[in-house]
Amino acid sequence: MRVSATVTPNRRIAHLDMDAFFASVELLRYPQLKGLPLVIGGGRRREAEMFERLRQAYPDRDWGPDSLDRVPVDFFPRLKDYVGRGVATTATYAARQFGVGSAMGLMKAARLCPEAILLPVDFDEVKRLSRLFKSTIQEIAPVMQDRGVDEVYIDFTDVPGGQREGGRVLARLIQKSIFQATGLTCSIGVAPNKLIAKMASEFNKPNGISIVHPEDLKTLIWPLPCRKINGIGPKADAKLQSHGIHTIGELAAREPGWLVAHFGKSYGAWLHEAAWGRDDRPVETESEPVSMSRETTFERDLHAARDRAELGAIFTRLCEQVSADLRRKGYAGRTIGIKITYDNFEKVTRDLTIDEATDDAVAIRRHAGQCLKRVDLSRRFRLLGVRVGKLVKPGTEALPGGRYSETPTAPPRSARDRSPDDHTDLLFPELG
Ligand code: DCP
Ligand code: MG
Repeated sequence: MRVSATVTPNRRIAHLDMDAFFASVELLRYPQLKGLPLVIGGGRRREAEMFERLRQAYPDRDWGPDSLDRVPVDFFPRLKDYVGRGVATTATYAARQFGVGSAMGLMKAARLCPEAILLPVDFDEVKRLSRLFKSTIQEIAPVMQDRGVDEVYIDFTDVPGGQREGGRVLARLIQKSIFQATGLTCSIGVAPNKLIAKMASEFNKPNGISIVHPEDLKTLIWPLPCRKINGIGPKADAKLQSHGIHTIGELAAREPGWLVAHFGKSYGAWLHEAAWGRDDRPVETESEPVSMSRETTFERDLHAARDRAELGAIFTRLCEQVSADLRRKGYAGRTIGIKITYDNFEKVTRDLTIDEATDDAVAIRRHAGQCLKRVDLSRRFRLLGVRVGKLVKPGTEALPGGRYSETPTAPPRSARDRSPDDHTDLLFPELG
């Protein structure tokens, strides 16, 4: 018999969170510390110092970045020797057994577990592994939403095999693939939506998988404290507690009208929906940006000559902001453009394309300045914008938009071409 009905698949959303992430990253470098209590926090990385001490203690051995896995365990700094006001960013599960956890003062942590090893975070390595585990997931399940350095949402609904055993089969494959690619473990919750999946990923930490179906709401979700709902913070929780609402089940039992009366129209309504496990937010994949821009509307209309200093400063700041945006996201661009809105709301844009992509504020300002030379600056304007397009991610092959077409660049006008109303020299004296 052949069944040919088109069945709408059940919505299956996963939340994946890396286990003791910053600490696990250090364990890759120092596998001899596996199973020991390890706390991440404190000062800067001092590897050079450690090598120096190692060379003194063991002069017959060759110490360097390749011999990190041979550093004797008793060589690592202990929590009990820590003096300062730093806090723990995270701790291995062995350290958590002593009650040590994120955001705890290190001196307090030292009282709970004095023998724990204390290491600083290596942000470069954390970022590298963060990118690596995420790209591993995307090769298997492309609809992924980045939620920060160590967690993502993944839409399993339409992934082949994503419905099998409620998502467990795919979750297992992802766990295994991440471990193969990085040596790190993670925990995954699969549920009908993001809200429940986020809670479920904590159920079997570390290295666990939890599957939640809609019918599990009463047994698995309602006994949990309200704080487990992502969106109920300490303040809202305290207020709920003051009304005798401690668990999600107790929250679900309240009349929506009562919640709206006490928590406001939108938050009150949301609390009710959340307690009933309802959430239809999509998993939002990040699309590559085509361009990045910054613009500003002035408090009053400005004139290139009469408001020269003010405009020059605004222009510089816009270029610096675009540059900072690009750098933060790891992009550089080949098209530099400007936008102006005149006092009568008429808009003009100009751009030019350069040979080599840049993220440098000074270079952006120089090229944007060339663009400004091609617009009428004798009129007052109300808005100025700077844009960088044709983005590339240096160091990767990801070039949004594919091949580049060459946009002819207007040659800079010579001094003789200038009209009496050309004020670009005043604004941008460095252009000459
Ligand atoms: N982190 C931080 N400051 C905090 C909490 C966390 O810098 N207050 C960092 C360190 C963590 C990473 O973010 O390793 C991820 O945070 P998680 O809350 O996911 O904690 P872990 O991954 O360390 O542990 P778990 O296994 O509970 O997810
Ligand atoms: Mg984590």
